[in-house]
Amino acid sequence: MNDLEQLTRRFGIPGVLRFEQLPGNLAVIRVESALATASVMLQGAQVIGYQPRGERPLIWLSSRSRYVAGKSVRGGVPICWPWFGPHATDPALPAHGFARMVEWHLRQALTLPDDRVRLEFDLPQDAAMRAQWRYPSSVRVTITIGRELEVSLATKNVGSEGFPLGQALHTYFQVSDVRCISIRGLDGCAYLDKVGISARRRQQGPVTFTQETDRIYLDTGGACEILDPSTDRSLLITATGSRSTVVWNPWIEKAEKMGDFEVDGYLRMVCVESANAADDTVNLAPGQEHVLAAQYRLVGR
Ligand code: TA6
Repeated sequence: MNDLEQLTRRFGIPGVLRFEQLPGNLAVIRVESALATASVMLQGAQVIGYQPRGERPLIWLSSRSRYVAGKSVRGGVPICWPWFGPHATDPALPAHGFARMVEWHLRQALTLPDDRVRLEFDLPQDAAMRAQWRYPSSVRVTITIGRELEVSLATKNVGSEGFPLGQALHTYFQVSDVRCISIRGLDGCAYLDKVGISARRRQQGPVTFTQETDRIYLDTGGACEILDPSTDRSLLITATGSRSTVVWNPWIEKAEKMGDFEVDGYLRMVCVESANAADDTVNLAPGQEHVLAAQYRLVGR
């Protein structure tokens, strides 16, 4: 249970940061600064809204998202941890791990000297976590809200044995029409095509969308650009600690089957996910820390 009054007393910033209750008794942080507005749920430490002042929203959120404790919300920046995709051996465990389904502990909320707002969350090391993940891990998410949005996911192995770490910042970007956009920065990269029979292919030129698209690009350089011809801005994605980039759009049938996409919602979103997935899964030795981080910003053409 979250106590909004207690949270407000501890972390509220008058005129900048407040707490609200969403359906499903889920708490959300609303940030309104001179630089941007944003919304971040305590569940999953999940950004569900981000808009720089004077610009269009960068992040897409389905208007048919379900707000149910323990269920991931469709849109924003879901944090996939400590595995990406289906669990390697146990189909009963949730796809993309459990981190996005549990309430994280807000540790700090502050305004930086340059007016950016920084939030820090820790993943609770409780029985629920240990039931699904036997490796003692210290996990922190830092979200910095300014003219850019920065999300940083730090995992430290505090146990005595190494473990494989799969993760992604599964970001849903808002676009005018996915059929008209292109993504630059992946040209020449090999990718695992997850649509139909899995196949390994190589990207030629910009990524464009004419059907369901679900690809794990490998050995990627960390910088991608979404070009949306209906706007005079490009969306720049800069990642560190990630050598794989997932590009996903469910297209018509899959979006309908998922049930939490609004009608034609698939047209207004594209996921470009900075990840450690497939060949890029990280082997974290005892005492080692890995940081996966991404920065999102609009730039003039
Ligand atoms: O990142 C792409 C993907 O793995 C797709 O295969 C699709 O499953 C998507 O994630 C959404 O997954 P979710 O569990 O959030 O419905």
